[in-house]
Amino acid sequence: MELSSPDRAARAALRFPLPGQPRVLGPLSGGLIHETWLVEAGTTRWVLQRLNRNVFRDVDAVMRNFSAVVEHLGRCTTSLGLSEPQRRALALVPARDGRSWTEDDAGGAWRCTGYIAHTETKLRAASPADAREAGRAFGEYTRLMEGFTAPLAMTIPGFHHTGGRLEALERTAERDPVGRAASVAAELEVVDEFRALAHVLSPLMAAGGIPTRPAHNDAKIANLLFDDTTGRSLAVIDLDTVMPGSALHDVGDLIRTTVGSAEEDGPDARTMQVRPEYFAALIEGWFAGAEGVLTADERELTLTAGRILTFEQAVRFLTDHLEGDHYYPVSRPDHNLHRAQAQLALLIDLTERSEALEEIIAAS
Ligand code: GN1
Ligand code: MG
Repeated sequence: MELSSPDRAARAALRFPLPGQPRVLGPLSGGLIHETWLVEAGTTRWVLQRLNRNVFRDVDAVMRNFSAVVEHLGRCTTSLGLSEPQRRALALVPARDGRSWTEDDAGGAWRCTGYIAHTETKLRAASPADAREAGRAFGEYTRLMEGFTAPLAMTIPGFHHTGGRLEALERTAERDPVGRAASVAAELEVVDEFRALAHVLSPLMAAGGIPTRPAHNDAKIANLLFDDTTGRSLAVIDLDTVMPGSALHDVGDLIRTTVGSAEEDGPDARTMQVRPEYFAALIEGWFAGAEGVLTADERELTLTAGRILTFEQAVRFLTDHLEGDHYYPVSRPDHNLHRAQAQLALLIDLTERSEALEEIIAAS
């Protein structure tokens, strides 16, 4: 999706009943799928997003899910008496026509939420404390969502169907639409070595071996808002993939995004390694946040889930590289390949250290 001009964002902002003339302060970075802008109107700031309609085909369904989840989390915050409830939940600003989102002349789908002041997002954990807090926040999300009963639309069918993701990669490698398959033979071989990981979670869920939950499905540290003075996570954001899923998808994504030594796409990505002290902190936070909710099997499969989600993300990045970079935005040659290589390096290290990491889990 091409970045809109600030002018287009400013025109979109006019479609919402903000107090006074909105000013676009600039893009908010971090997400790969939507486009996000910080807007000021009067003395208050707002977040304006253009949703990626190639990825999310049914915007109404996305927004129904979004509203139901935000309402539920807001109710939990109030009934549990958590501090600063107004800073813990995203507040949707309906468009002037009363709808939850609005369409611009070029077909862009825009929504607006309140900006929670004095918060920051983190692309990766900079300390074990960050990892612990990320685990705690998503664990708490899992716990609070136990009481969520509203129906949820499947906004992206097969999102964490790892087997389907692997098949897609293999089909694309076969078709080789942009002639890159030969140059990634080594990566395809590593993927093949780990292919058993593609057939663990979906069959288990289908057989009822692990509970289906209203999972977040994109539980990366970048999808949390942290208080910029206390370092506590206040709110879970990016709720567009909340769908029936598994807590293991969420803890798996947390492992994938917090314990690695390198950024998802940084220059040193191929040397990506596990940071065991971050892993220990993450697991401690996750089990504490989700206390009383996880089944024995869900606890047992924690590390396996981390390996599966890392594998799945490698497969998705590699598929997009072979497709010619249509899904994830790229800003340099082989960007998606480097992302895939980083995930594979992490997967290999998670696997090599399995014994030590399983001990950490057993001791938590
Ligand atoms: C995307 O939009 P963002 O950056 O929060 C993607 C996730 C991937 C992630 C990789 C809808 O999330 O599934 O894990 O990039 N979201 C979608 O960083 O595909
Ligand atoms: Mg995001």
